[in-house]
Amino acid sequence: MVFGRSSDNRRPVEPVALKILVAGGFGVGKTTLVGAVSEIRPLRTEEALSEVGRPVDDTAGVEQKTTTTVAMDFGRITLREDLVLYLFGTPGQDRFWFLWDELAQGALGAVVLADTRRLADSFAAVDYFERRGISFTVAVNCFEGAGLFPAETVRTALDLDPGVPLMMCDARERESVKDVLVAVVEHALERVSGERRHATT
Ligand SMILES: Nc1nc2c(ncn2[C@@H]2O[C@H](COP(=O)(O)OP(=O)(O)O)[C@@H](O)[C@H]2O)c(=O)[nH]1
Ligand SMILES: [Mg+2]
Repeated sequence: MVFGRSSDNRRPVEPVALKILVAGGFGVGKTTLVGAVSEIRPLRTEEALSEVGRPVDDTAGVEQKTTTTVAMDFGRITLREDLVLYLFGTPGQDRFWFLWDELAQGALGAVVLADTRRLADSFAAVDYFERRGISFTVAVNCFEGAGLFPAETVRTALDLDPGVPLMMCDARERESVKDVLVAVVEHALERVSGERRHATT
């Protein structure tokens, strides 16, 4: 058991807290995902899309979107009594890149959300985590009408390494998002323990 502790029933279990990043292009569903699972009212810094921001914030394909996250989404989910995740949504727009390195500090892993209608919008996030060696899992947010692409097609389009998990999800559904988060944690921990094994042999 990865998080096993000596069984002492009299003591309340102190949960392990892990930091997970939620990344992906503008309008891909990051705020929705954090909101769907968070036990605390998600801390959001949304701003109405202004006329000034409009040429920059390309909403083609996400016409209903009228707000944008300026700083970040933050949420918490207890996956098990001994395991709590803190979720940090990364800002989707390129002009907030400077925040990413701050957010990435101490993160165990990340989920990169992707929308098959605008896959290219998630390239930057994939690239960022690859370059920094941060473990990530790709979750395709299955918007209606987006057309269902086989996982292999998405994998090729995003040029993912074979070891990167890819799954389908609905960012609005708590159970679906929980499945994604479990996969993110498992993948990240596999990598950590793999590195440990390498270090000791
Ligand atoms: N139909 C559908 N709409 C979604 C889904 N996920 C998010 N949305 C909507 O898509 C828009 C953008 O989502 P949002 O979470 O704000 O994207 P963010 O920019 O990545 O934070 C919002 O209007 C959401 O309600 C989904 O799985 N299906
Ligand atoms: Mg958002």
